[in-house]
Amino acid sequence: MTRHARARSVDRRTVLAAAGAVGVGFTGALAGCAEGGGDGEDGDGQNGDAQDGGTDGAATIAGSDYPAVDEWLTETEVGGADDTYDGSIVDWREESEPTVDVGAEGNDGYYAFGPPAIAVSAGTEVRWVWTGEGETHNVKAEPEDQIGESDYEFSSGDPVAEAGTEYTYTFDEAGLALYHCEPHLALGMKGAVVVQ
Ligand SMILES: [Cu+2]
Repeated sequence: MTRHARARSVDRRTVLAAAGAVGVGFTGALAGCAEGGGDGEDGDGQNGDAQDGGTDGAATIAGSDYPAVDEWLTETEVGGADDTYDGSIVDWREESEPTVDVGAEGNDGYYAFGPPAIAVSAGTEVRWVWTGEGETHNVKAEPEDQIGESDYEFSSGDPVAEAGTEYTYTFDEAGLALYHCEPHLALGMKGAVVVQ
């Protein structure tokens, strides 16, 4: 009887702790909604803090809203799973100069895109900048050889290693781009761009 009561008490604490965690996540989601409010059509607001300090505090969109993104970054049918992908897409729909690191830390080295999944508004130029870590990389969207549907095809060319190397691509239409780094596809160096 006593043991039973104690077990119940522990269960209750566990449940409360879990509820607290959910509450925090929910608050974050609400903040994300607030930030994404106002339609995002006017495009005047710049999410400056997201650009300076990485993605901490940036609003996110649930990857589950875009199953093709989830699948590409987590499945291993083509290439490895990206261990830096946490199931969220960084919401840069109001960011005028979204920048992705090429050779970010992850996948047992510097074999990741940082952040791996972003959302931008149609008409936005996305910039990939090489960190110089993790040997040679490239940025390649090759729909025929990927999992799921991708609306964009592009390539930065042959893999290079030099820090500061840049590649840009302008996403004119709403859709989805799934991409990877050729030398490190097997390690999970994959990325996705949701264009809205
Ligand atoms: Cu690479």
